[in-house]
Amino acid sequence: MFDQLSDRFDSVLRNLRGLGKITDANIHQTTREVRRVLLEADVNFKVARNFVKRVQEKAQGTKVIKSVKPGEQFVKIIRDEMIQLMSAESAQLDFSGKSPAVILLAGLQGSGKTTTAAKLARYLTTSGKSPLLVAADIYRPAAIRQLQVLGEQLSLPVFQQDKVQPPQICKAAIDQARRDGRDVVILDTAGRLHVDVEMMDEISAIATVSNPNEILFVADSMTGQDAVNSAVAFSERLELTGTILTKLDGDARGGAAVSIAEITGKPIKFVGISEKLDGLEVFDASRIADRILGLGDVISLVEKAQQVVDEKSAARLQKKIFDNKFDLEDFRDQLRQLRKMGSMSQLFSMIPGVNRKLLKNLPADDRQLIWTEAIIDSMTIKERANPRIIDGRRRQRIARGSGRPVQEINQLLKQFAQMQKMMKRLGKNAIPGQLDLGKNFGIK
Ligand SMILES: Nc1nc2c(ncn2[C@@H]2O[C@H](COP(=O)(O)OP(=O)(O)OP(=O)(O)O)[C@@H](O)[C@H]2O)c(=O)[nH]1
Ligand SMILES: [Mg+2]
Repeated sequence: MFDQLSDRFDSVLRNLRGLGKITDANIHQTTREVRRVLLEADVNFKVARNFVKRVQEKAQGTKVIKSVKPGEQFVKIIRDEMIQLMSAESAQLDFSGKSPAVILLAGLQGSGKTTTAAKLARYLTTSGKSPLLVAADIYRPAAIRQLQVLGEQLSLPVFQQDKVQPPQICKAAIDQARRDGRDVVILDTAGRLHVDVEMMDEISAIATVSNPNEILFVADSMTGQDAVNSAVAFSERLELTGTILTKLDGDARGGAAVSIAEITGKPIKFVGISEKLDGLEVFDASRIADRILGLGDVISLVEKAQQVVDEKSAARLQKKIFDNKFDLEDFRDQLRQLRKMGSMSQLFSMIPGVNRKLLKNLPADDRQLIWTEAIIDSMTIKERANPRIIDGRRRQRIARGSGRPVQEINQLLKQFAQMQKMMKRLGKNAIPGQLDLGKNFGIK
């Protein structure tokens, strides 16, 4: 996610950090580069233009301030603006007023509405809500079935009615929820390939009868500016309260994420990060900004760990990382947990400063993880604690023991060495929960 943006920013920011002084010339050059990076990542041109203008003004403003690290200050300006750009007003869901609260999902075909409806339902149950899912997409029989299957997985009811129009289904569903004491109703609606009058009329009618607390536009981040344009079209007909950006785990260029809040004036509330039902995160602009700017996201990493391992071992893992005592033994123990958390590259991409080229070669599928475990299993305890002693002969032995080619062992050791180096840097510069530029780059 955001690979392209981060790759490009990486070099812009690297050049910046070396700056001895902020001058008109380097403000000009840097902001021009920043603009190019944004446009290449499919950021809306107006958004890019305004962004650069704001960065320029702020940089001009700090020019006169004597600073030990002007380059870092510039980086901070870019980061602050990036966060500003992606956050609009409050991103909380609004459950005030009537019960049940109603959430209406709208969006184009295949944007992820049905999946997101189920993910949201799951998310809400974790905070004690009891949602009712509503199949208001009656045009494809498979659409109803799809939601029912997801509902079964979550042990949640799915409301459905034959031979009834979507607005009436939604109305009936809300009545049903009230009778059953369900406090949130999530309406999954039909999408179309393009914005068309019929769809807009229908969704408007649904909005009128269901009077939703939230009308969330579900946007496929992979579609870039198309997602932004259709968000605008929807917001002209509906009182959108926010956006959910799906498929951020794909190789989206990031343009949609960076443009959509600014263009619609509505906050991004959630992001979809996998096909699975737990693949939904509350949107956090500063985290995404850090990812885009290549500053990683240690907080997410630690939180992810806490979801699947108990808190004690998460704290232990955290401490090991920050004490720079994380060895191959821990690595293997974590692999099993990691498999529950998502792909390796997804996890490593959250660590600040991870070499992206290396990341691309990381084993990403579960089979590879099992092989990696087998390789570590074939090492002695000593080797796991101190991989540097693993010479050519040992590598041959490990290869035989694990049934994996020597290159794979070489690769693992290389990756692990790189990881340790990063963790070492991390340990020195940051403490979890306080990852900020100040700590990492000495900005006051
Ligand atoms: N990788 C990934 N896939 C996603 C995400 N969200 C949805 N998908 C996938 O995108 C595809 C379309 O999702 P749906 O939920 O069916 O989309 P929809 O908007 O309901 O589509 P229609 O009902 O046809 O309008 C499915 O294969 C989903 O698994 C996500 O965050 N990440
Ligand atoms: Mg659907």
